[in-house]
Amino acid sequence: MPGVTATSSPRLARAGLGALSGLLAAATALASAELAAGLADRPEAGPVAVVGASVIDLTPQAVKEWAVQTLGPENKTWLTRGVLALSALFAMGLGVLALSRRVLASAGVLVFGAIGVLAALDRPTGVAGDVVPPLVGAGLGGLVLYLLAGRLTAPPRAAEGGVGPAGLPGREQDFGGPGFDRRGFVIVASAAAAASAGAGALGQRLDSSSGAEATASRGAVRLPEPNSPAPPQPSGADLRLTGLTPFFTPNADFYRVDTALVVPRVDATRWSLRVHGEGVRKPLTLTFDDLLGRELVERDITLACVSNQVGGPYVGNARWIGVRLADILREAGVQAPSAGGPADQLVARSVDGMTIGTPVETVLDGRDALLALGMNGAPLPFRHGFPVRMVVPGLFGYVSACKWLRELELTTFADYDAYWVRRDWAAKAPVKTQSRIDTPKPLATVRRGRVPVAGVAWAQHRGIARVEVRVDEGAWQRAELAPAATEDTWRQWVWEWDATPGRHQVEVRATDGDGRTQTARRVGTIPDGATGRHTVVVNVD
Ligand SMILES: Nc1nc2c(c(=O)[nH]1)N[C@H]1C(S)=C(S)[C@@H](COP(=O)(O)O)O[C@H]1N2
Ligand SMILES: [Mo]
Repeated sequence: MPGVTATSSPRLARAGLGALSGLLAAATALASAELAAGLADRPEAGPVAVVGASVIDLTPQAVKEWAVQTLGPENKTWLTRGVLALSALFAMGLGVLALSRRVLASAGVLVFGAIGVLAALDRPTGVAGDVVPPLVGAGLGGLVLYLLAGRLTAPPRAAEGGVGPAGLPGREQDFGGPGFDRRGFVIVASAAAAASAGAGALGQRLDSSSGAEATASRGAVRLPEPNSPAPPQPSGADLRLTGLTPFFTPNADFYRVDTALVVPRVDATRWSLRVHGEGVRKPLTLTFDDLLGRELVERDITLACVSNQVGGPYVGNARWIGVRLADILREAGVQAPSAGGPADQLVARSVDGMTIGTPVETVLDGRDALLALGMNGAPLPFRHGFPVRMVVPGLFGYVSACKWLRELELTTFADYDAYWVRRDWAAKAPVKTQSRIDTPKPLATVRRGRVPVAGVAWAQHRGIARVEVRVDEGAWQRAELAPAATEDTWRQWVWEWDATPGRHQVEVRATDGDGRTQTARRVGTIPDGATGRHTVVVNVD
């Protein structure tokens, strides 16, 4: 007997085909919306990116922290998979429903579209046209489900064809049971699958080639020699020990923390930075070439993330080249609050709608707060904020290091809460004095005898004065500190351990340039950074 009527469990088979129809409808919807976004050169308006970005913004802080910490940098991949998996489940449900309520279920696909439209409207950097991809996708997806469900509920055609139109009363009797238009279903399903695969592939091609101008503009950047080079690092700033983090973090290894699902690719030739707000006597608009043509300084600065757990990886050190932020603010006529200026908060806005608030007083207190154009000798990588980002020594990234910068607004902390502050993070967050053991690794087995214990310690803009290590809660031993040219970078340290057989606990603590020793008290990352001592357990044999 033809068709699913021959299976032992025809109802189950029918439900399976219904679910498959739902999946095909969802694939059509997603692929066609992705293609529409690609054609509009708005990869960030693709359905998964848009919905994912809204999920990021709406996720409770604690869950977000958990995701960053347990899933690491891959957390956005998992987010994307999660959005797709939920969509698939919902779609399969609609597909099954379509067997009995065809119109209702097909209209249900429009719910996808509605979610997409709401999410698109919710994006701070969205444009009105961003509602088109979800509408196109939902329309086509609904149509596919309607057609497929139609074939599933239509009576079978005659086996040899040409007998007459499908759906003649009594025809299904010929097949001995409640069959369906198998051939029609296969045709529509194959067409939907092929079309969505094609549209999806084309959409992805368009997305990855979008930003061609941006890539070209980055390729054309020639960073001039700085007017003020970085103070030379003393020889020995990098101890070059196996397992120890290098003094300079290569760009490819530099940690990345941001909310962007699609890395913004900005065309530097069309970019400009606006400086305005309270107490700005002379608002400025600066192009990338304006910045390149100004006095450039080069500085080594260690950047750290407030989400870094004790011993964690979200800290890196780079040689930045850029313009002193204080020079720009002074030119705009901005005065520090201590000099009577009305604005105490500098709000940086990025092309992707991030807002990051920094104390004006800090930016103007003489430290090397930068509008960075280059990182370790190259133009900023796209992931790290091309064309221009902020870097302020001594502050956590979320209150200082805005990437893909496009606007600086002078305001007050009383008047404005930036993105993370609205999500319960502290408005002001100087980095906390921290130290990390890089080698030996936790639960490593080492040979008895001399074992170098080494790592990095940081307290940007206060400097590291001392690092101490102890084993099994014994007496603190002073580690050797690698030299560093300024207080704005981390310092490597090493301590030679005479390791005895057994299982040992090795612990580190740093003391900063103000004489304050890092606290042993363990607190989590919210609201202003984790504290506690990094401790590793090592087996010696
Ligand atoms: N536009 C934008 N800038 C941003 C962020 C972001 O989410 N969006 N994250 C900030 C945070 S929390 C940190 S720690 C630093 C990380 O910079 P990196 O990714 O270059 O290491 O960027 C900051 N700048
Ligand atoms: Mo961060």
